[in-house]
Amino acid sequence: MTIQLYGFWRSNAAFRVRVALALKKLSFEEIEIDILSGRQFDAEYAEVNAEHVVPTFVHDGHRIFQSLAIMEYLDDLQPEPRLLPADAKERAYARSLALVSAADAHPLVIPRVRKYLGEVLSADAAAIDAWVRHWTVEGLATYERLLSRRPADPFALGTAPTIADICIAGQIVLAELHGLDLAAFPGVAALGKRCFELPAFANAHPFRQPHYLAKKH
Ligand SMILES: N[C@@H](CCC(=O)N[C@@H](CS)C(=O)NCC(=O)O)C(=O)O
Repeated sequence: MTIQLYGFWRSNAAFRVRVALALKKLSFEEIEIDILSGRQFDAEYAEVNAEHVVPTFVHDGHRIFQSLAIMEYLDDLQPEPRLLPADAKERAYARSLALVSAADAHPLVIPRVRKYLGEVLSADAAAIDAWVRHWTVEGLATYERLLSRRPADPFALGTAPTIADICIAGQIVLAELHGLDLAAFPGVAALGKRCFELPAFANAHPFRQPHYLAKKH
Protein backbone atom coordinates (compact mmCIF):
# COMPACT_ATOMS: atom_id res chain seq x y z
CA MET A 1 0.00 0.00 0.00
CA THR A 2 1.37 3.46 -0.83
CA ILE A 3 0.06 6.65 0.71
CA GLN A 4 0.93 10.18 -0.32
CA LEU A 5 -0.37 13.35 1.25
CA TYR A 6 -0.27 16.66 -0.51
CA GLY A 7 -0.06 19.06 2.41
CA PHE A 8 1.66 22.12 3.81
CA TRP A 9 3.42 22.51 7.15
CA ARG A 10 1.02 25.20 8.32
CA SER A 11 -2.21 23.73 6.93
CA ASN A 12 -4.71 22.91 9.66
CA ALA A 13 -6.59 20.45 7.48
CA ALA A 14 -3.33 18.65 6.63
CA PHE A 15 -2.50 18.59 10.37
CA ARG A 16 -5.74 16.66 10.96
CA VAL A 17 -4.82 14.04 8.39
CA ARG A 18 -1.24 13.73 9.67
CA VAL A 19 -2.59 13.00 13.17
CA ALA A 20 -5.10 10.47 11.83
CA LEU A 21 -2.42 8.65 9.81
CA ALA A 22 -0.11 8.56 12.82
CA LEU A 23 -2.85 7.23 15.13
CA LYS A 24 -3.40 4.46 12.57
CA LYS A 25 0.39 3.96 12.32
CA LEU A 26 0.20 4.28 8.53
CA SER A 27 3.36 5.59 6.91
CA PHE A 28 3.08 8.12 4.11
CA GLU A 29 5.04 10.52 1.96
CA GLU A 30 4.07 14.19 2.33
CA ILE A 31 4.36 16.39 -0.73
CA GLU A 32 4.58 20.06 0.21
CA ILE A 33 2.35 22.52 -1.65
CA ASP A 34 3.22 26.05 -0.52
CA ILE A 35 -0.24 27.58 -0.30
CA LEU A 36 1.16 30.89 0.95
CA SER A 37 3.06 31.24 -2.35
CA GLY A 38 0.06 30.21 -4.45
CA ARG A 39 1.37 26.78 -5.50
CA GLN A 40 -2.16 25.35 -5.00
CA PHE A 41 -3.08 27.08 -8.29
CA ASP A 42 -0.22 25.57 -10.34
CA ALA A 43 -1.59 23.59 -13.27
CA GLU A 44 -0.03 20.35 -12.03
CA TYR A 45 -1.64 20.59 -8.58
CA ALA A 46 -4.92 21.96 -9.96
CA GLU A 47 -5.17 18.67 -11.82
CA VAL A 48 -4.73 16.81 -8.50
CA ASN A 49 -7.17 18.97 -6.50
CA ALA A 50 -9.91 20.85 -8.37
CA GLU A 51 -10.63 22.94 -5.24
CA HIS A 52 -7.03 24.26 -5.17
CA VAL A 53 -6.59 23.39 -1.50
CA VAL A 54 -4.60 20.95 0.60
CA PRO A 55 -4.80 18.24 1.76
CA THR A 56 -5.19 15.68 -0.98
CA PHE A 57 -4.73 12.09 0.10
CA VAL A 58 -3.59 9.49 -2.42
CA HIS A 59 -3.97 5.78 -1.64
CA ASP A 60 -2.52 3.45 -4.29
CA GLY A 61 -3.18 6.17 -6.86
CA HIS A 62 -6.75 6.88 -5.70
CA ARG A 63 -7.27 10.51 -4.66
CA ILE A 64 -9.48 11.76 -1.84
CA PHE A 65 -9.86 15.36 -0.71
CA GLN A 66 -11.48 17.06 2.32
CA SER A 67 -9.85 16.11 5.62
CA LEU A 68 -13.00 14.67 7.23
CA ALA A 69 -13.70 12.47 4.19
CA ILE A 70 -10.06 11.35 4.32
CA MET A 71 -10.25 10.50 8.04
CA GLU A 72 -13.48 8.55 7.54
CA TYR A 73 -11.83 6.68 4.64
CA LEU A 74 -8.93 5.80 6.94
CA ASP A 75 -11.42 4.19 9.34
CA ASP A 76 -12.75 2.12 6.44
CA LEU A 77 -9.26 1.22 5.27
CA GLN A 78 -8.00 0.24 8.69
CA PRO A 79 -10.72 0.19 11.37
CA GLU A 80 -8.44 0.11 14.46
CA PRO A 81 -7.93 2.32 16.30
CA ARG A 82 -11.28 3.85 15.41
CA LEU A 83 -11.36 7.57 14.69
CA LEU A 84 -15.16 7.55 14.71
CA PRO A 85 -17.10 5.78 17.49
CA ALA A 86 -19.08 2.64 16.61
CA ASP A 87 -22.24 3.88 18.35
CA ALA A 88 -24.39 6.02 16.04
CA LYS A 89 -25.16 8.76 18.59
CA GLU A 90 -21.54 8.99 19.65
CA ARG A 91 -20.41 9.01 16.02
CA ALA A 92 -22.78 11.87 15.26
CA TYR A 93 -21.46 13.80 18.28
CA ALA A 94 -17.86 13.19 17.19
CA ARG A 95 -18.71 14.55 13.72
CA SER A 96 -20.52 17.52 15.26
CA LEU A 97 -17.51 18.44 17.38
CA ALA A 98 -15.16 17.99 14.43
CA LEU A 99 -17.25 20.23 12.20
CA VAL A 100 -17.19 23.16 14.66
CA SER A 101 -13.61 23.74 13.57
CA ALA A 102 -13.49 22.03 10.19
CA ALA A 103 -16.67 23.54 8.77
CA ASP A 104 -17.32 26.68 10.79
CA ALA A 105 -14.26 28.25 12.43
CA HIS A 106 -11.23 27.24 10.36
CA PRO A 107 -12.63 28.10 6.88
CA LEU A 108 -12.93 31.74 7.92
CA VAL A 109 -9.19 32.16 8.41
CA ILE A 110 -7.61 30.31 5.47
CA PRO A 111 -5.27 32.13 3.05
CA ARG A 112 -7.83 32.75 0.30
CA VAL A 113 -10.18 34.46 2.77
CA ARG A 114 -7.37 36.61 4.22
CA LYS A 115 -6.28 37.47 0.67
CA TYR A 116 -9.80 38.52 -0.34
CA LEU A 117 -10.16 40.68 2.77
CA GLY A 118 -6.94 42.49 1.88
CA GLU A 119 -7.00 42.64 -1.89
CA VAL A 120 -10.72 43.07 -2.60
CA LEU A 121 -12.12 44.59 0.58
CA SER A 122 -8.99 46.70 1.31
CA ALA A 123 -8.62 45.49 4.89
CA ASP A 124 -5.16 46.31 6.26
CA ALA A 125 -2.91 43.82 8.08
CA ALA A 126 -4.26 44.85 11.51
CA ALA A 127 -7.88 44.38 10.40
CA ILE A 128 -7.11 40.97 8.89
CA ASP A 129 -5.33 39.95 12.07
CA ALA A 130 -8.34 41.07 14.14
CA TRP A 131 -10.65 39.04 11.87
CA VAL A 132 -8.51 35.91 12.23
CA ARG A 133 -8.25 36.25 15.99
CA HIS A 134 -11.99 36.90 16.36
CA TRP A 135 -13.07 33.77 14.47
CA THR A 136 -10.39 31.63 16.06
CA VAL A 137 -11.57 32.70 19.53
CA GLU A 138 -15.19 32.02 18.52
CA GLY A 139 -14.20 28.43 17.68
CA LEU A 140 -12.37 28.00 20.98
CA ALA A 141 -15.29 29.48 22.93
CA THR A 142 -17.73 27.10 21.27
CA TYR A 143 -15.52 24.14 22.18
CA GLU A 144 -15.21 25.41 25.76
CA ARG A 145 -19.01 25.56 26.11
CA LEU A 146 -19.36 22.08 24.64
CA LEU A 147 -16.64 20.61 26.88
CA SER A 148 -18.22 22.19 29.96
CA ARG A 149 -21.49 20.40 29.12
CA ARG A 150 -19.77 17.07 28.51
CA PRO A 151 -16.25 17.12 29.96
CA ALA A 152 -13.51 15.20 28.18
CA ASP A 153 -12.88 11.89 29.94
CA PRO A 154 -10.03 11.87 29.15
CA PHE A 155 -10.74 12.57 25.43
CA ALA A 156 -13.84 14.25 24.03
CA LEU A 157 -15.69 10.98 23.35
CA GLY A 158 -14.05 8.87 26.04
CA THR A 159 -11.02 6.66 26.31
CA ALA A 160 -9.42 7.18 22.90
CA PRO A 161 -8.93 10.17 20.60
CA THR A 162 -11.36 10.56 17.70
CA ILE A 163 -11.89 13.07 14.88
CA ALA A 164 -13.35 15.35 17.56
CA ASP A 165 -10.05 15.60 19.46
CA ILE A 166 -8.14 15.95 16.20
CA CYS A 167 -10.22 18.96 15.17
CA ILE A 168 -10.15 20.52 18.66
CA ALA A 169 -6.36 20.13 18.66
CA GLY A 170 -6.33 21.78 15.25
CA GLN A 171 -8.24 24.75 16.65
CA ILE A 172 -5.59 25.01 19.37
CA VAL A 173 -2.90 24.99 16.68
CA LEU A 174 -4.68 27.92 15.01
CA ALA A 175 -4.62 29.78 18.33
CA GLU A 176 -0.88 29.14 18.63
CA LEU A 177 -0.19 30.27 15.08
CA HIS A 178 -2.00 33.52 15.79
CA GLY A 179 -0.55 34.15 19.24
CA LEU A 180 -3.75 33.59 21.22
CA ASP A 181 -3.75 32.64 24.90
CA LEU A 182 -5.84 29.62 25.98
CA ALA A 183 -6.27 30.85 29.59
CA ALA A 184 -9.94 31.67 29.01
CA PHE A 185 -10.55 28.14 27.69
CA PRO A 186 -9.37 25.76 30.45
CA GLY A 187 -11.35 22.74 29.22
CA VAL A 188 -9.95 23.11 25.72
CA ALA A 189 -6.42 23.68 27.07
CA ALA A 190 -6.58 20.58 29.28
CA LEU A 191 -7.82 18.41 26.40
CA GLY A 192 -5.14 19.87 24.14
CA LYS A 193 -2.45 19.03 26.70
CA ARG A 194 -3.61 15.41 26.76
CA CYS A 195 -3.67 15.25 22.96
CA PHE A 196 -0.23 16.79 22.44
CA GLU A 197 1.29 14.41 24.97
CA LEU A 198 0.64 11.73 22.33
CA PRO A 199 3.36 11.49 19.65
CA ALA A 200 0.71 11.24 16.91
CA PHE A 201 -0.46 14.78 17.74
CA ALA A 202 2.90 16.25 18.73
CA ASN A 203 4.68 15.07 15.58
CA ALA A 204 1.92 16.40 13.33
CA HIS A 205 2.22 19.94 14.73
CA PRO A 206 3.14 22.59 12.14
CA PHE A 207 6.28 23.54 14.09
CA ARG A 208 7.54 19.94 13.83
CA GLN A 209 7.28 19.77 10.03
CA PRO A 210 10.47 19.57 7.95
CA HIS A 211 9.58 22.60 5.80
CA TYR A 212 9.01 24.73 8.90
CA LEU A 213 12.18 23.47 10.59
CA ALA A 214 14.21 24.12 7.43
CA LYS A 215 13.29 27.82 7.55
CA LYS A 216 15.25 30.26 9.65
CA HIS A 217 13.28 31.52 12.70
N1 LIG B 1 -12.48 21.74 4.41
C1 LIG B 1 -11.18 21.45 3.83
C2 LIG B 1 -10.29 22.66 4.04
C3 LIG B 1 -9.26 22.76 2.97
C4 LIG B 1 -8.54 24.09 3.10
O1 LIG B 1 -9.16 25.14 3.23
N2 LIG B 1 -7.21 24.02 3.07
C5 LIG B 1 -6.42 25.21 3.19
C6 LIG B 1 -5.22 24.97 4.06
S1 LIG B 1 -5.69 24.47 5.68
C7 LIG B 1 -5.94 25.63 1.81
O2 LIG B 1 -5.39 24.83 1.10
N3 LIG B 1 -6.13 26.91 1.47
C8 LIG B 1 -5.68 27.44 0.23
C9 LIG B 1 -6.15 28.85 0.08
O3 LIG B 1 -6.77 29.37 1.00
O4 LIG B 1 -5.91 29.41 -0.99
C10 LIG B 1 -10.58 20.22 4.52
O5 LIG B 1 -10.94 19.98 5.67
O6 LIG B 1 -9.77 19.52 3.91
